[in-house]
This record gives sequence, C-alpha cells and structure tokens, in this order.
Amino acid sequence: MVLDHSVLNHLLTARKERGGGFLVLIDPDRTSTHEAIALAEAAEDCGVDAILVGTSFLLEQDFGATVRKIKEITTLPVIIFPGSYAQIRPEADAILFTSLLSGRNPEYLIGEQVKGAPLVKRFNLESIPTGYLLIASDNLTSVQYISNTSPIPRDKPDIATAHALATQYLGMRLVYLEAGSGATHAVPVELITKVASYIDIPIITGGGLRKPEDCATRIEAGASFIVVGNLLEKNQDKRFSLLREMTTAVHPLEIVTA
Ligand code: 1GP
Repeated sequence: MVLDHSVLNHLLTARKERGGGFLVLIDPDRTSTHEAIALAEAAEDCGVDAILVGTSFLLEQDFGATVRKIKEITTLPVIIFPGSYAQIRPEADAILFTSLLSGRNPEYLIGEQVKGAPLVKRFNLESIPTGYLLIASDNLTSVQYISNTSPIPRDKPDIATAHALATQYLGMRLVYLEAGSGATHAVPVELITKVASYIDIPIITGGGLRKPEDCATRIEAGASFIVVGNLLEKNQDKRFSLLREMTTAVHPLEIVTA
C-alpha cells in the first residue's frame, strides 16, 4: 500500500515556502515527444514545481513513452492528470485521482475510477484524491463535451462553494477549479475568493490562463496551485520568458535575484 505522500507534500511545501505552486500541463495529444521533452527541461530550469501529463481525448498512441521520456529528463514530480483510466501509466510518480464532482455523469463520478484503481495500485502510484469542478467558460471545452456534463455557471460562486465543501467533506485532498483547456475565460477571481473563504483544502486552478497577472491574481484570491498548458504549447519561441514570468507570479514568497 502506498502511504508515502511525497508528491503531495512536495506541492504543499511549495505552497508554504514559495506562496504557491506552478504546474505545467503537457498534453501528449497536442505536443510531440520532442516538444514535450523541451518543455519539461525548460520547466525545470525556470523553477516550475511539477509536471502534469494528461488529455481530455487521447489520440496519441504512445502516452506511456511520452511520460517515460519526460520522467527521464527531469527531476520534477510527474503527475498523471487523466482524462480516462487508459491514461494511468507506471512511468509517473503520482496521479490526480479525480472525480468530476460538478457533473452528474456516473461514468466520470465513479466509473472511470473503479476501472483505474487497480492500475494505480499495480503501478504503485501515489494517489492524490482530487475533486474536479468544471466552471463554465464561453466556449464548449473538450472536457465538457467528452464528459457530457454541465459545468457550474461562472457567475454562481455559491454553487461552486457548495461543491467545494462537499469535496472537502468527502475527504479529498485538493479541489480543482477547472475552466477547461483553452477556455476563453479562466475561472473568475471572485469565484476563487468565495470558495477559498469556505474550505480548508488547497485549491488548484487552470484553464485559459494566459498572462502572469492572471496567475498572480488567482494566488492572491486563495488558490494554492496554478496549471498552465495551452499557452506554453502555442508559444514555444517564448517558452523561457513565459515560464519565468509565470513562475515568479505564482511564487510571491520567493525572492528573485536577478
Ligand atoms: C486544463 O487547466 C488545464 O486542464 C490547463 O488549461 O491548457 O488552457 O492552460 P490550459
């Protein structure tokens, strides 16, 4: 049995010592293995705290090879962020073991988890139980389409807060406030402020974050961890400057020495 919470503890230490944690999402469906390696190397150089690997809809044939190559070239924790149980791989360190609690589709509330749990055990992955709450953006995101669930309206922080409290009382370790990859609008700052004022477990948020100040305002609002994917995939030429600016924005307690 895995009782070692070393990856979660690594993240919680980043929150305590740096003021927040910055996680880069690599989507193997949108990133070649070559690009994934370059991004993971840059992430480590720029002070990112961990790497998530996952996708809403898997076309890539060799998900495991991508995870393995990322793992080979970085000392950062590599965490599976699965769109389905088929993405659970032994090469990673941990998994965000999510349940899509904002939805009412039993397949994503418990079905995928039952299929995936034996793999998590067999691969000896650290499980980080995470309540996954999808918050509406203006566009139809892949996760909304694939999961066939209704997101929480972005102007209803009370509904989001009740879901986040339920996440906490179910014993989960994190609540993920997700706008969806490539979302037109990220999760509103006001919604994060409200949720953070009610719960004790850490908030992780992502989806549609495109500027360092978008990340900083969400940390100020009470989020503990920030996830960025799309922006870094689409701006490979500016990868280092974006990573440095965003890492700085997410680590308000870190003293930057030029
Ligand atoms: C998606 O929250 C993540 O699950 C990251 O979103 O790709 O829009 O940065 P982006």
